[in-house]
Amino acid sequence: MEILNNFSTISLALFLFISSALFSLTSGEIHRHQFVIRATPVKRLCKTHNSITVNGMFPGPTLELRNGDSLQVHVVNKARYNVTIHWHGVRQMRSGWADGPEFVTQCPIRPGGSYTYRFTIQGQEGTLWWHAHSSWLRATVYGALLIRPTLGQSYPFPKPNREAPILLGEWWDANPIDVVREATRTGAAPNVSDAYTINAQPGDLYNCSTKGTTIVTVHSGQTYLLRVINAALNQPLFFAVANHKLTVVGADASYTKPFTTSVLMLGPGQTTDVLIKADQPPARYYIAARAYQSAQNAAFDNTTTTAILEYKSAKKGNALKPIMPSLPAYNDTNTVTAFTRSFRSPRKVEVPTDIDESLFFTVGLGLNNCPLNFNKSRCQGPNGTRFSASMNNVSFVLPRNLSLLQAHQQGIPGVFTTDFPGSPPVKFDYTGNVSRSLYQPIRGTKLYKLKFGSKVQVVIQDTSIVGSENHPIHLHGYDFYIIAEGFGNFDPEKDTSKFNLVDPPLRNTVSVPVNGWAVIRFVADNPGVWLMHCHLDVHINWGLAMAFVVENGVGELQSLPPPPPDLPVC
Ligand SMILES: *[C@@H]1O[C@H](CO)[C@@H](O)[C@H](O)[C@H]1NC(C)=O
Ligand SMILES: *[C@@H]1O[C@H](CO)[C@@H](O)[C@H](O)[C@H]1NC(C)=O
Ligand SMILES: *[C@@H]1O[C@H](CO)[C@@H](O)[C@H](O)[C@H]1NC(C)=O
Ligand SMILES: *[C@@H]1O[C@H](CO)[C@@H](O)[C@H](O)[C@H]1NC(C)=O
Ligand SMILES: *[C@@H]1O[C@H](CO)[C@@H](O)[C@H](O)[C@H]1NC(C)=O
Ligand SMILES: *[C@@H]1O[C@H](CO)[C@@H](O)[C@H](O)[C@H]1NC(C)=O
Ligand SMILES: *[C@@H]1O[C@H](CO)[C@@H](O)[C@H](O)[C@H]1NC(C)=O
Ligand SMILES: *[C@@H]1O[C@H](CO)[C@@H](O)[C@H](O)[C@H]1NC(C)=O
Ligand SMILES: *[C@@H]1O[C@H](CO)[C@@H](O)[C@H](O)[C@H]1NC(C)=O
Ligand SMILES: *[C@@H]1O[C@H](CO)[C@@H](O)[C@H](O)[C@H]1NC(C)=O
Ligand SMILES: [Cu+2]
Repeated sequence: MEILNNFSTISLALFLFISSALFSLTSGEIHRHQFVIRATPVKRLCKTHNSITVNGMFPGPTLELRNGDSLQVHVVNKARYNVTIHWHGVRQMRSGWADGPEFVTQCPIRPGGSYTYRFTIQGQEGTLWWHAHSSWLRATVYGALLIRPTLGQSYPFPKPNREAPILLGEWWDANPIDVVREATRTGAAPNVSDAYTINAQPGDLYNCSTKGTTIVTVHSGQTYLLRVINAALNQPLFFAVANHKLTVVGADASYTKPFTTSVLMLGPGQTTDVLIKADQPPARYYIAARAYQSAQNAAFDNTTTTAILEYKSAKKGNALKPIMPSLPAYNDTNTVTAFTRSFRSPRKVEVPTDIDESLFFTVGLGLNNCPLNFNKSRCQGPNGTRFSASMNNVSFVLPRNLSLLQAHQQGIPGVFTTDFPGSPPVKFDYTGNVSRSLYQPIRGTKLYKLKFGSKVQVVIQDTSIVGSENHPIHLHGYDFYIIAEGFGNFDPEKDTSKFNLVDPPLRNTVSVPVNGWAVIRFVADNPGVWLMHCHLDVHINWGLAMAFVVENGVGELQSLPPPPPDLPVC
């Protein structure tokens, strides 16, 4: 498939309803779509699975709109699983009911049920994406969300000749729901995937995968905007194109000061927009991605996914093998550090100062000891334990009978508490040799309350409990400035002076350095309940999450409206 050539045709065909300008408070257009969630036969790696898809498509429909436009997506669940859809990175200003994480902002859409997500894109341009936010359904339920500048405005860089979304994914030669259920039962780490994918195709380095390989056709001399999205479940990925430089111009739907690199690293959840110029001899070049694996002694999928960048003028029926890019070693943290430190906002920005809430959250794994009378088959983690994970030693537990946002809005007690600790309950050498007695977190549904408009700083500190790792930490409902990062334990005495309060990047997901820390800042200007979690799905399953409850401010414009009438009930 020539994605660049067919791109607009395909996306037109996807649209069940073409956007029409109806009465609305915003000046943008309203785009209406229907998403039918259902099982669809998908053949990969020589075998067919009945995968859960949207409208029978894998990857799902690409949504294209402009900054200021609104979306109304009617989701109909014809699958046998509960499902919800999350619009990753969309700020959802006062529309928290449309955010999507199950049991956080809504009860799941049950088999046979439906729900319409309604929201407006405000002040965001670039690449976001959407995905299921229920169990591991996002393995196959995901797609791109492309936000172009408001009508009459242009990109802050020369207009590319063409654009293409590049969705990196992860494929199991199994039902991913069975994989996570097995891990939940045994307490062990789940099976690693069997392939990575580019636009849902593993590429020709895998068995039975030559035919479907994604081809990106380019014309010599032209410039392309690749909108790279890491939709993999559990793996940060390196990305490169053989012999071609990549100029980064945006990430997580915020523009960046352009910089040139030969390799990207994206944690799951992150997006990176790059310009690529077809300035090489006409030929075929591999676009490739493989693991950045920061955790030591942990199993991971070490395969490589490829697509092909094919020059239109390259000889027809090209039997020539494409040229392979060199990708960094799996554990090349130096390359990751150099890359993430290159990000800047395009100009001076207003970073919050006079911080009201100075928070310090540890993030990392843990181990739960098994009671003596426990069935051993359920304790197959290290040394007969069960894997766990936590923030500030609280392993997050979702409610089962109501969403947190409903409980908050309706004042229903007994669903959550607001005593999430603002700093670690026990101070220790977070990145050192941690005593085994600190490994087991407590479980709880603890939220942290923020007053409307408060200025928040969070130091996110990795721990070496069980093993340190680069965690992609994602905050719902907000973008935040990443004002510093480093290795070892955060030290306010010496690290505060390194804060970039001039032009730090604005993102929704931060890759917290392995055995290190990152500092983020945001203003709590969006009332609701907002999940903050590691975007490695296996870590969410183990409890690496918390949620902020942001109170209403004064008046309607600072308050969350009541829930829509079709909000699913539990
Ligand atoms: C996980 O991997 C093991 C070993 O290869 C296999 O026996 C098991 O069936 C796999 N589990 C699932 C759910 O695919
Ligand atoms: C790919 O196919 C070859 C030859 O049929 C086989 O030996 C190999 O095990 C297969 N690899 C995988 C990953 O299935
Ligand atoms: C991937 O890991 C397997 C063992 O798990 C090893 O045999 C193989 O050589 C590795 N491949 C690469 C490319 O590192
Ligand atoms: C990375 O892996 C290589 C080979 O497995 C090993 O020799 C090297 O010490 C590792 N480097 C780091 C920083 O862990
Ligand atoms: C433990 O669990 C396994 C698998 O679920 C089951 O087959 C076995 O009977 C259980 N053992 C006991 C003592 O309950
Ligand atoms: C498991 O036990 C072995 C031997 O006692 C020990 O060396 C290892 O550190 C333990 N692992 C964990 C994760 O506690
Ligand atoms: C929901 O479940 C919690 C604990 O399981 C219970 O305390 C609470 O009363 C329940 N709430 C409703 C509305 O059923
Ligand atoms: C870590 O500390 C334990 C005691 O708390 C000690 O037995 C062990 O040798 C230490 N390991 C390292 C690598 O320093
Ligand atoms: C977490 O809390 C449990 C229970 O109080 C305690 O045993 C453990 O040491 C704590 N760990 C840390 C890192 O605070
Ligand atoms: C599906 O969601 C309902 C709440 O709406 C919940 O009670 C049920 O346990 C969920 N089913 C599964 C399989 O998680
Ligand atoms: Cu994580």
